[in-house]
Amino acid sequence: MSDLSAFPITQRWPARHPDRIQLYSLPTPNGVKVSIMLEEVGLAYEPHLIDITKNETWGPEFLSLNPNGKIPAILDPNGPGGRPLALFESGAILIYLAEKTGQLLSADPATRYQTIQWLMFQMGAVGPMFGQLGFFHRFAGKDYEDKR
Ligand SMILES: N[C@@H](CCC(=O)N[C@@H](CS)C(=O)NCC(=O)O)C(=O)O
Repeated sequence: MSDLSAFPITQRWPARHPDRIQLYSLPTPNGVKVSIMLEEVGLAYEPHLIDITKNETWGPEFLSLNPNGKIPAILDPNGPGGRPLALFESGAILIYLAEKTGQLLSADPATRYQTIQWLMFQMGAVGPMFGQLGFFHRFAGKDYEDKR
C-alpha cells in the first residue's frame, strides 16, 4: 500500500486509491491533455476535480504540489526509484508518462526530438495564444474595455 500522507494535497483531496496516479485537474485544454494521455497509455489513475473558478489551486494544499497554482498536476506513488513523484506543467507530465510507459515517444533520437519540438510549439505558442483568445473573447477578459 502506497503512503501519500506526506503530501499535503492528499489532505484536501484524499486518495481513495493511493496505489494509482493521482490526477488533479479539470476539463480545460491543458487539463484534458493529461487525462487523454493517461487513457492512451493505459495507466490506472484517480482523478480529482479542481475547481479553478473557486480558486482551489491557490490554497496551501494545491500550492504545495504546484507553486504556480495551475492545473494539471499529478502525484505518482510509484515514480522513479519506486518513490512518489509530484509533477506539474502539462508538457512535462506528458513526457514523463511517455517515458514511464515506453509509449508515444520514439526511442529514435530524431523522431523523439521532432515530437518534443511539436510539444514545445503547443506549450509555448499555440496553447497560450488560444488561452488568451478564450479569456478575452469568452471569459472574464471580454468585459475589459478595448481602448483602441
Ligand atoms: N503551462 C501550464 C498552463 C496551465 C494552466 O494555464 N492552467 C489553467 C487552466 S487551463 C489554470 O489552472 N488556471 C487557474 C488559475 O490560473 O487560477 C500547463 O501546460 O500545465
